[in-house]
Formats: sequence, structure tokens, C-alpha cells
Amino acid sequence: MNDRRNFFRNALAWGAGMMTVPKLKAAPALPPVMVETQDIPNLPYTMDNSVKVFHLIAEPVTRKISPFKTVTAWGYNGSVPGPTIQVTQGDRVRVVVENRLPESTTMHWHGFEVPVEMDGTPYISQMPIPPGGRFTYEFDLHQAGTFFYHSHGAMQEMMGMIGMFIMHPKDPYHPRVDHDFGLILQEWALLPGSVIPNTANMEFNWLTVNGVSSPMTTPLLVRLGSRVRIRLVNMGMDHHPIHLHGHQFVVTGSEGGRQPESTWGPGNTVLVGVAQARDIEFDAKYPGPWMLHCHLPHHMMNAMSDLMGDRMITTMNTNEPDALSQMQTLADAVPFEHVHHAPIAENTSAVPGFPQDAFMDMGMDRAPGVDKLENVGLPANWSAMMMGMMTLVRVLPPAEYDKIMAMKGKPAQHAEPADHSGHHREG
Ligand SMILES: [Cu+2]
Repeated sequence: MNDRRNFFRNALAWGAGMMTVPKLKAAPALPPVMVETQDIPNLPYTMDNSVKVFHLIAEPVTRKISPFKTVTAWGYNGSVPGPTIQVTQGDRVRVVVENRLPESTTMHWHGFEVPVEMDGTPYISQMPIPPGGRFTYEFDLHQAGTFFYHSHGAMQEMMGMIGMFIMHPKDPYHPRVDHDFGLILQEWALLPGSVIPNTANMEFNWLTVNGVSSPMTTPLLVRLGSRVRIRLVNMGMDHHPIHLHGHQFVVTGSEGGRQPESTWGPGNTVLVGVAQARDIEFDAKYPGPWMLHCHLPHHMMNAMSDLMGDRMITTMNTNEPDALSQMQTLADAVPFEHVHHAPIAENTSAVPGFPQDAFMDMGMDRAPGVDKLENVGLPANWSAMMMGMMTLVRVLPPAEYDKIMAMKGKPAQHAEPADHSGHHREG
């Protein structure tokens, strides 16, 4: 920021002296903002001469994905999905992958144009990395965009072994964004009572964004009037139509990088297919907490197997006390009292189909993992119908934005310097 201020000061001095106005485009370009991957740390690196050196450790990770569900999946460096790597186009990168799993693994750099020996395909480009072993990947990166790394074992992918790999462009994109977020979409088959994903199961009953289900997802806080980029990556068995409320956006990039501006048609729902990335951008024009979510109905909730299996939700001729006790069996696991906040009719048992969605809501505003600064100021019971693959984009007037940022102990200025060394989000 200082450079820019000095530039304008100098430019003004020049202009005054020469009676001409210097061209604005001569201003030095600001570096791109760092991508924020909510609930996922950035991976720090060290320098070995001009090479950026990262270490990734493949290992089991136990993570609370909702106030009433903790799972043991497989990830990297204690995080599932794995930590976010951010580099700049043109960098030479070395990633040492260490295998602390009970079986072999390899790492695939999805969409990277790197030599085939670095492609991470078991037996084809390399021998699998045995348990306790390690493999060093090293390559030059000439691409830019939203990329990701993942294990090249199908079942290991479904155990969570993926992470985001951002290649910032050498020459900044136009228009510049003020906020840049990255979200990894995943789905899990967790049979009732099980804490380990069943990778052979075809019924995915838990849906996560950056490793957590709503309402544990951390809202994307943006300042009213700013330009926002959200990068979406899908690693699962289903495609996700991701819908943003209240704003039109344009799709500016795919897993192949930036797309030409002539292709940026307006929309509000983008289909993020399996193994794809989509970048969307919009001007945050309208204040409020706006939902961002997959629009597949079963992806807007969780625990479908739980509800239909051992907990047995019945939806025919059910009266309120029975329905309450059904929901309470689920709430007991939080532990929470199930209170339905939305009004219901007197004659519930006379109407086939009761209870449905508006009865199943469960306010969890104060639950551990939900009660956090990014949610300050939301209306009571905001969390009651936030479930599954969902989060909020909170477009905040400057005073409110600054207030929450101050509470988080961060400077009010949201544009962070291009310090690509790992800095971990709190919380
Ligand atoms: Cu979906």
C-alpha cells in the first residue's frame, strides 16, 4: 500500500511540475490478495535457493465435521482436506510427500503441465510411495489458476485426500478482486454410527465445504462494494450446482485457468463437476448474509442415512410429540434439545407427509464450532436450516466489516500483502 501511496504522491509532484496528468495505467500493479480457504490452513514453505519447498504428510485425520459428527478420514498434515498451497506462476516448487498411511499412495498434480515422472500415477509414472516412505516432486510452474493436488487412488480420494493448489498469475488479473476465497466440495458415506467414511458406498450422506458441514462452515466475510472471487473445487462422486443468493456472478475460470472475458455470461448457479474447478466473480453490491450452497436437495442437508436408517423418520400420520421424539434422538448426539422454531398446524397428524423440512430444523447458533466471530450479528436461529453443503457470503457495510475484523484481531484493511509464506487462520 505504501508503494502505491508514494507512487501517487510522486506522480502528483511530477504532474504539478510538468502540467500534465500522468497516465494511471503506469501505476505499479498491486500483488494479488492471498486466497482464504476457510477452515483450512495454508501450507508454509521454506526456500532452497530459488525453489519453494513444501512438505506434505499423508496421514489419518480426525475432524469434527458438524457439532454432532466427528469422523476419522485421511488427509495431509493434520488437515482434511489438506492444507492450501499458494505459489506464483513461474515458481519452481518442490513438494516432499511423506506417507504415514498403512498403505501405499502417490500424489497427482491435477491439471499441472509437468514432466510425466512428476504425474503421480502409480506404476505408470512412479512406484507407489510405501508406508513410511517419501517421494520428492519438483517442477516449474508456468500455469496460473485454481488447481488442486490429490492422491491418485480412487478410494483414497473418497477418504479426503485432496488439497487446493493456487497458482497466482505473474501479471494480476483484471479487474482486481478485494477478496479471494477457495472452497473444496466433498461428500462422505458415513453409515449410521460410523466415524470412518465407507469409500465403497454409493450413498453419500454427509456433505462438506472445506471439511465441515453447515452450520460449522465459516462465512465468507466481504466488505460491501468490494469485488469478490470464489474458487470452487469438487472432489467427490456427484456434481454440485452451486448457487449464490442475491447476486449475479460471472464464471471467470475453470480448472484450466483464467477464461477470456468474452465468455463471462451472467449467472447465479454454476455446475462444478467432479474433478473440476470453477472461479466465480461478482461485485458485492447488496448487504446481507447471502447463502451459497449446492442446490441438490439432499446436499442441503446431512445424515440422510441416519434419518432413514436407525433413527427412522416416519412421515405418515405423525403427530407432533412423535415427530419431536424422532428428532430428539438425533439432537441427543449434539447434545441439544430439539426445538422446532417454525410454527406448525394444530392437525399435523391429519396431513400425510408431516414432518418435512421446516420441522427438522435445529438451531445450533451456540454449539461449539458454530459460535464464532464470523457469525456475530446474524439473527437468532440463523443456523436452524443451514445444513450440508452450504455457507454464507456476508456482505457487510464497512463499519460492521471493520468491527468483526477488529474482533478477529486483524487490521481493517482486507488486502493482505503478497506474503506467500504460510499463515494459518485462527479457529
Ligand atoms: Cu451437491
